[in-house]
Amino acid sequence: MKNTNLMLVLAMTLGASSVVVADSSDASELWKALDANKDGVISKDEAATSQDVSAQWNLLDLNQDGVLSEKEFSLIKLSDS
Ligand SMILES: [Ca+2]
Repeated sequence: MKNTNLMLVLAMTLGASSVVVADSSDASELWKALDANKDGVISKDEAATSQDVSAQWNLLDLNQDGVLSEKEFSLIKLSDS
């Protein structure tokens, strides 16, 4: 009985973590695609090629410095397309 419960908890944990991995991998692929000059931040020009980033720019640029750090970018909500 105990083992059954443990397996259930494990399965739920693994299931939940794989969703997170998939999400962060999408965002990090987009990050790599957008950071064209590889300077470690996304400028507004670089962001212009992504509808998701452009639409959420004001929400993502927390410190209003005109570029997105990787940490700021990680807050993005990606659309399904
Ligand atoms: Ca850049």
